[in-house]
Amino acid sequence: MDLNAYLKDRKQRIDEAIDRFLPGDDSLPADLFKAMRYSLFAGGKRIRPILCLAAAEATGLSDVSESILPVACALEYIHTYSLIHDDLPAMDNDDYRRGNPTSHKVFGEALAILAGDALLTEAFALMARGDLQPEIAPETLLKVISEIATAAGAFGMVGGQVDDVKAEGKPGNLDVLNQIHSRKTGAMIVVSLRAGAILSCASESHLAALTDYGHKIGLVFQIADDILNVEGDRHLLGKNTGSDAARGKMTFPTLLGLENSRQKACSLVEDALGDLELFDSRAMPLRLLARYFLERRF
Ligand code: GRG
Repeated sequence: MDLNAYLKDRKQRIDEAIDRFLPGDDSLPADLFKAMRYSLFAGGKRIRPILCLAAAEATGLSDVSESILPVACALEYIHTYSLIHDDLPAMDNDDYRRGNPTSHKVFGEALAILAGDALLTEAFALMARGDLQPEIAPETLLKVISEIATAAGAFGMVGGQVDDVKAEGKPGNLDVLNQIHSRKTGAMIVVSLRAGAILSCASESHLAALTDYGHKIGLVFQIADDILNVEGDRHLLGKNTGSDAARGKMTFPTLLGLENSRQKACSLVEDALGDLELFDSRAMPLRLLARYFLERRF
């Protein structure tokens, strides 16, 4: 299976769906919709929606179902909001993301904050649109929406981000770091997989296996991110490297060193592949994605 072709195809379908679901930038207030579109179409890899679709595929859905696209796209809205807010002067104060000026650099801080707020809110409005997902039972949709709210909120991504900000410049340890990342980055990755599986009515054993797989690849994703911040190619990344060290951030390379971080990520990938043993060939994209997370260059 050609993973690059798969990723390209899925990204294209997600881009097309987001374009359909999001009001055009001629909607009012025009600046707000422009800012929302600017960040949504600024070159994201669409990892979370792709995981959602791949989990649905692995647990029974034969192809990209129209009914699953609202939830998949909503995951990208939430991810995009988190990046806009993460780049703000009050947080990471980044001027560039994916090679483009960050939202607050283009639209100003107030509008960037509001574009993030609107994306988060519109994500839930989109997921609640039963008319776009007629084949999905309302209680199934409610379960997915509730899980995504928990993963994105105080017990998940936002809580992890708070602890991450608080940990800056302080000595840390591996337990604290794992705790931060399982919420800051991991929770949205795990829930993306779970959402796809729940929407395709997966069995409990498949759901549990995907959850375990998600925790591991979430950590791999973060370790890879930390390593890229040290030795990545800034042209490929579209932003400067070395920012973690400059801010005194606790990362896997600072605690373990680069080589041990790489080894930890490799062994997590092997374990994650073990979690997929009960799946058939329809889980091939998820198997290849685990390695892709380890080897990604941007
Ligand atoms: C501001 C509430 C709030 C949360 C921010 C996710 C997050 C929390 C901050 C992002 C900081 C960061 C660089 C985390 C490392 C992992 C990560 C989420 C990388 C970016 O995700 P990709 O690679 O992004 O999927 P693309 O550009 O492909 O969309």
